[in-house]
Amino acid sequence: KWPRGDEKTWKEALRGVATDEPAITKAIVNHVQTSLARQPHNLDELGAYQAAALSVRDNLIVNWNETQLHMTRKAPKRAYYLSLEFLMGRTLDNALLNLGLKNKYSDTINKLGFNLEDLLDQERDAALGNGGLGRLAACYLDSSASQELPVWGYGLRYQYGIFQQLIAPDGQQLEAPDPWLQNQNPWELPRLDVNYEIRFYGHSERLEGGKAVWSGGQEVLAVAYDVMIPGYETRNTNNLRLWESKPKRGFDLNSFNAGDYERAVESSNSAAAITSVLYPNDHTTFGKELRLKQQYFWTAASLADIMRRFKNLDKPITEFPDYVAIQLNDTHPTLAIPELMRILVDEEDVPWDLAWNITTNTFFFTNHTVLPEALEKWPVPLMEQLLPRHMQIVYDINFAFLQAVDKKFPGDLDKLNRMSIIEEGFPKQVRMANLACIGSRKVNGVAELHSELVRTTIMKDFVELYGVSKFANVTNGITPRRWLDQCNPGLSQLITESLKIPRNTWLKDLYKLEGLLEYAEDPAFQRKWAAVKQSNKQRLAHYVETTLGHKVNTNAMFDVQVKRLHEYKRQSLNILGVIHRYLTLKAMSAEERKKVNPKVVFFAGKAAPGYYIAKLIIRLIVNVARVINEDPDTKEYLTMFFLPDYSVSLAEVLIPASDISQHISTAGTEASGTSNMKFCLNGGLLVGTVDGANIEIAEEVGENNVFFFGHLTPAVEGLRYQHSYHPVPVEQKSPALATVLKEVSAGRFGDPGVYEPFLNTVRQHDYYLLTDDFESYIRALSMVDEAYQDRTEWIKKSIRTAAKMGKFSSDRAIQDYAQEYWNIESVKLGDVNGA
Ligand code: 475
Repeated sequence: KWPRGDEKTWKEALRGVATDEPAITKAIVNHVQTSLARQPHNLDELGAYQAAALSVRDNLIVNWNETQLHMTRKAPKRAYYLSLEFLMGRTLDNALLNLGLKNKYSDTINKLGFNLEDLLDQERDAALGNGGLGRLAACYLDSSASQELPVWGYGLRYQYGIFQQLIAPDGQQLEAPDPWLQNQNPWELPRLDVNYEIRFYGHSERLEGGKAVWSGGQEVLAVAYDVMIPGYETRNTNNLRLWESKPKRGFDLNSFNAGDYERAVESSNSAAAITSVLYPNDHTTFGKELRLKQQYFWTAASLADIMRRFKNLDKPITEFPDYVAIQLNDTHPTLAIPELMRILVDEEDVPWDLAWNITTNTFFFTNHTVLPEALEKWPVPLMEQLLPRHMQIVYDINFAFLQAVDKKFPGDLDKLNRMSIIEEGFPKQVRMANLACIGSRKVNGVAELHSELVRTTIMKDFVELYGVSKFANVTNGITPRRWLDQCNPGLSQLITESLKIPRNTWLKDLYKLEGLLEYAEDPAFQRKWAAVKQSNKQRLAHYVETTLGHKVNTNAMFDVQVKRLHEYKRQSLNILGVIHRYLTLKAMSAEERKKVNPKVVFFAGKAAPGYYIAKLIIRLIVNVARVINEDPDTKEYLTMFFLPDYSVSLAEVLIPASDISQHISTAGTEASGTSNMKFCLNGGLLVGTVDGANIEIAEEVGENNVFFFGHLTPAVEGLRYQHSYHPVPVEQKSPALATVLKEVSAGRFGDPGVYEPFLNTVRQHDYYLLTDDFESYIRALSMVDEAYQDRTEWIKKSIRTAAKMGKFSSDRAIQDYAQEYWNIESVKLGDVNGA
């Protein structure tokens, strides 16, 4: 029965999705006139982008709304992906491709006097993440929606995303804020009616039966902003709910009336501060109170929301895990575990043991790094003050847990110490990884090697306690929609033509790319394949020319390393290798040089603002580039660029243009890597260490199609021991590297002395094994040069590599989570309204 008013009146007026050109035109012009209050004569590209985006947004809202209604009616089990970071990038292009409207929009926009590609460039990236972990979350949302899975993301709506990187004249990184919300954001829907009060501080009073009352302190309001996540070629449109913090009331009226205006405004500012900025550290923890506030604010709001949705189902609380699965993206949302316990025990009157049973059947925990400096710990005094009730709950969980450990391993005090959630010391600390593991059904790493390292190092004791089946692997994946179809339309088109299947078929089942293997030997196909790469190289060259004012030789090999700056990722090895190549070229005669394979090396990546050595490495890269790019002897054969302000959008230009990319972490340190998959999917080859997902990529494409070098994971510990107790001078281990270090030290690339702190990390402890891997690295690069000389063979490798990337679709990864972890199924929205 029609719910309200006259059915015919409603039905005639309800808009569907604008899919034909006249409707699209009308929608855009309508937004120009009304939403933007502009006229054709004063409409600039930004305005045209906004009007187009608002019209696409209207379509998404219709689909989004119906999806939510449909899901509420069907009431399937849902999964929630809790992540402090969602590195989304731009939305318009992706939304048009997913809706299948790109061509129509392009034509329409032409008629309105603009160019779609130019309008796409007006959009600012949504950069609410640091790197791999945040971009993975974004790919997973795309795959969940595309596969019609009932998955929501929960995160924070930071006012400022990852900082903008500037490079000063002396080569140093400078940081500027990223006010990404400055122009209105068409991709979110403020839901001012969806809000929760979140408590901090105060005190907790225990009652009998394990319950407690937490009261007093400060209350902050969490307000929902919903971001629509369209699936590819489906009307299913999922939700990413981001929380914004606000003062509960405008300001504290008591202080205001007492004339204490400062205090009144201060407390309102401190509420707003919670979601003001993304922490720009990747792989380190800081122990700052504001960060802990962010974590609790976000997990408490998300759980309140999840609980409210569950309660609408009217099911017994014991069935919570039959309707809810929660994936913890690293330890950042671990407070969700004691928070769910608090809700169940204190608010829902569930007995402790039953509550614990519900909790441990709800959560799943993904670890993204085994680097010790990234393992989160929070000082007990800070937790006690900010979250007194949660600290009690953590102690109670720990008490029962340690009893169980003691029962299984009687008298093993060392083990109890290692496994305890509380680390003894001054101050005591809460170990979030232990809590996350204890409170979850399953723990997973993000590539085979990494998951094995999780089992044998940081989680070893827990494997002995729980058994190995709790510790599994889901190898990461990337969405082929953004990372091939969107960023490389030329290649996408060539693939579709050649496979002779519709584009949407292989984009939804990436294993279909294997069909390309039969063309690897076909010269006509090879030529087309090479032509696409060439035009992508020209696109990148154009970008470099317009941003850095430098011409780029597109006939040279393009060698790319783009990722966060970190010592373990060893951009240092790359830059020292470039210097070695430069010195070698300088030592050659002009005749000899002519035989050399010309190469352009690209770097991009941000360093955490407080990471001194990483920033020094950027400075070195920039200054080496300055010297070698101006050297008339060598610049024909070797040039180098550091592209400032790396972002998702810049990656979309860089990745399709690469001939070879570098993934050269010290073995055992890069959990997976995901850009390695993107480069290979776009027909770039890979030079790398035997680490992370590189290993599985090589398994797929064959070891003869990747360039591996360096020591293996089992050797690392011994080498580090040797560095500490039986150091061998660099001159002996690698004379070539010793020469490079000497040249840098002597000031060949800027003031002598500047780089000493970095050089000393190599000369002294060399924790990341540069001195051990340098020689084999240089050999690997020579093999790359040699392989590139035979261009036909190279193209074959490139085709075979892309053809074998099926495994690395995030669709596969999400299916794995859906089936092996969350136990959820697709719920497809019908073609007609709400069907
Ligand atoms: C791995 N970030 C990649 C990627 O699984 C992997 C840590 C602490 C605080 C803030 N951010 C972090 C990470 O740990 C991170 O990005 N890890 C990365 O996760 C996805 O592919 O190898 O380094």
